[in-house]
Amino acid sequence: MKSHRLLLSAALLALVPFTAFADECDLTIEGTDQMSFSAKKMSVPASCETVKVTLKHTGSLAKDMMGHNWVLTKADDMQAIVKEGAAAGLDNNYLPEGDDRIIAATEVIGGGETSEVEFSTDGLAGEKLSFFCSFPGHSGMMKGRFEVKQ
Ligand code: CU1
Repeated sequence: MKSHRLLLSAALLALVPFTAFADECDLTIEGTDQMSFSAKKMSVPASCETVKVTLKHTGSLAKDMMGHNWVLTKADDMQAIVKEGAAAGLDNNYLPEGDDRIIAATEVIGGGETSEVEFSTDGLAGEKLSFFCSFPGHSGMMKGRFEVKQ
């Protein structure tokens, strides 16, 4: 009996990497109370027609103190969106409303919360893209490169 159980455990463990591979269009990133993201680089293959990004805030601070969102723009648009987003305020998730330069964005969330966004990869392959948090003062540390790999 014991060896059977061991075999079953080994089989379950072997499935884990497969699951991750099958979900290559489904990414998760964490934000912390230390004003950091869990990744500096994110990528998906161009075969993903749509991408889902889930942001989890693993800290405990409220969103008006240490709120985080996950925003995707072309790298060249990031600074302008950060600046205009700060002026837009928390009620607007620190983003200029209806701005075409924002490719995707979650809501601003606080500790223990989760937010997700889905977007099309159409036209994004090969572009220089940046992800960042637009909460005022955060994008210096909370940013990274996003790639749609051809
Ligand atoms: Cu943040």
